Amino acid sequence: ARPTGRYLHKDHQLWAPLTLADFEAINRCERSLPKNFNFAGDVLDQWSQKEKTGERPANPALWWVNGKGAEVKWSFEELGSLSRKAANVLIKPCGLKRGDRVAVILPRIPEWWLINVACMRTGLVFMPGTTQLTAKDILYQLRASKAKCVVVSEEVVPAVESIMSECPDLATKLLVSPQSQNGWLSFQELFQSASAEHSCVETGSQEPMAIYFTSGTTGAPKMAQHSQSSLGIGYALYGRYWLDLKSSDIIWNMSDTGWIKAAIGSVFSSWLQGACVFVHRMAQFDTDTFLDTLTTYPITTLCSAPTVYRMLVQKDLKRYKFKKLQHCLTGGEPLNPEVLEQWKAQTGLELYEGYGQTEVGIICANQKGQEIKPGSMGKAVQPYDVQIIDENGNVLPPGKEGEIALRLQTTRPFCFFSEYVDNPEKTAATIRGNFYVTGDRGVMDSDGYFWFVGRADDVIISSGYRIGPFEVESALIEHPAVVESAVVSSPDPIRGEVVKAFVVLSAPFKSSNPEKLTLELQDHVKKSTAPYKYPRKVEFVPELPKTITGKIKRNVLRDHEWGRT
Ligand code: BCO
Repeated sequence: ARPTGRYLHKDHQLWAPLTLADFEAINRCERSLPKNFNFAGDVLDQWSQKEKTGERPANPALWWVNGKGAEVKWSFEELGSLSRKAANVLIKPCGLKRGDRVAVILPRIPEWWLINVACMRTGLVFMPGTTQLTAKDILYQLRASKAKCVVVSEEVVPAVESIMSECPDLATKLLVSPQSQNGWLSFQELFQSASAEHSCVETGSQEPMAIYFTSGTTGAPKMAQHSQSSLGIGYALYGRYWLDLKSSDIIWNMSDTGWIKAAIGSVFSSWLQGACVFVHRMAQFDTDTFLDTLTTYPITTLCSAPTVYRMLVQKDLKRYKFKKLQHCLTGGEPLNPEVLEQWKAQTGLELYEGYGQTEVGIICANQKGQEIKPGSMGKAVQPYDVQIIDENGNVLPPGKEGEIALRLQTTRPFCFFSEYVDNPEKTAATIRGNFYVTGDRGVMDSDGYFWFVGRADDVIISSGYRIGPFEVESALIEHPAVVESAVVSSPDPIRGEVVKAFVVLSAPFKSSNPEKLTLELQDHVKKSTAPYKYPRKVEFVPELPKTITGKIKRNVLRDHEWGRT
């Protein structure tokens, strides 16, 4: 049997721990991936050993607070034994087997981290979802993924109950709540009696580890699948390159549990470096609570969407004395130079932007030690060769606008997503010649800095969320007032851009009060699909611009919104 926290070294003779140098060499393609890799066994359990030998400062691995007095602090050792118990819950009473897909729709509670690590230990495929998902979204995700198990908190139970009869593959429903519920297995009860003895499975490096649902211009969200090594080695290294973490650091990454940014900032990148992951379970985002948290806890590193910083710089930040904050990062949407400058002027701290995607991770970033050019998203991040290309896949010279693309090596970079599950056409559509195309337009300057211009398609990036117009239009058309609609991005000083719907009304609603009808439609969308997608702006129009074949010209409406001709 393989000793915990070790893997078979290249020379096949000795068991050796995977060192950071190994990670980097793999990333630079100077050595091949190990045949087997498991982040829980090969990284987390190593930190647990280091705690015992005093090679890591006395810093929790996870520090969770809820702002109402509750607090959880786990060392790597505790995280190890608790996640082994959680692994036994998933395997035994839940009856799950390696490779099964598990939909995990939980708010920021400690159990999310336990179940995440338990999935690593057991080789289950972790599929996180935001708690903003509605019954319709959950139905789609469970059916598309053929998930065997859904893990939720009590607020998500009614949505799952309403659709579970339509999910033939769903065998187990696990509830994380102090209260039990008929028809649901209770995580808390099973966890109490579960054994802490569990041997981490030897997952293959390329074995599926996680699936993220990601929106595009057309159709329902795609399932971007990641392997054990793409997240556990590739994405984990951002802890070194971009987040610049040490084991004495405490990082607060604000992202919701449903997004890849939570995997980067609150799991892989932070724990690769042995840093402490700080979590504040805020029921609702609130700038005062946010700032109080930074003044109360010794957080050294902060990572948040630009929208959060835009909201924060509205406050008088000089009034706050942050306890230990020294490194601030941002990503998920473009950061405007004014906010970077205001943040620096008020706090004395730089703001390091990272630009990336669920599918391929961080592509460019402003990293410590590099000059920051305000408005730029920095330089290419290892191991990517980032270029600006034209529609034929030709590399464009500095200063020319084109599509941001990643040059492919002889093999697909191991840190890439493996595929869009069951969607070979969309997987293939990401490749143009020798490049992976991001769908984002940008410019590179002669110093190698990248500047974001906008999406090449109709996807809307609002408050760090990637929103597919089709999903919002599909929700709107369910309302009897809507004959048809076109959904585009519209500029917004706080959220960067927001969702705007142009709506053609049906005859009975043409004389309705526009303000009341706007609220009704917004409320309808919030109930139909995840509320973050709702159109914050609505305009009623007699007709929509269309091509001669009848296709709605979203670009005309978008250009009008952004004042472009
Ligand atoms: O603003 P409103 O109040 O009108 O609407 C809000 C909520 O109130 C509402 N809502 C939420 N749950 C609801 C509900 N309405 C009805 N029923 C419910 N159950 O829906 C709207 C949601 O908007 P929000 O999520 O933007 O809320 P909020 O409070 O304004 O939060 C602001 C941010 C900035 C904290 C939030 O937008 C945020 O967390 N943004 C970051 C997203 C993110 O992490 N993106 C990263 C993705 S990964 C990536 O980019 C790859 C990089 C490698």
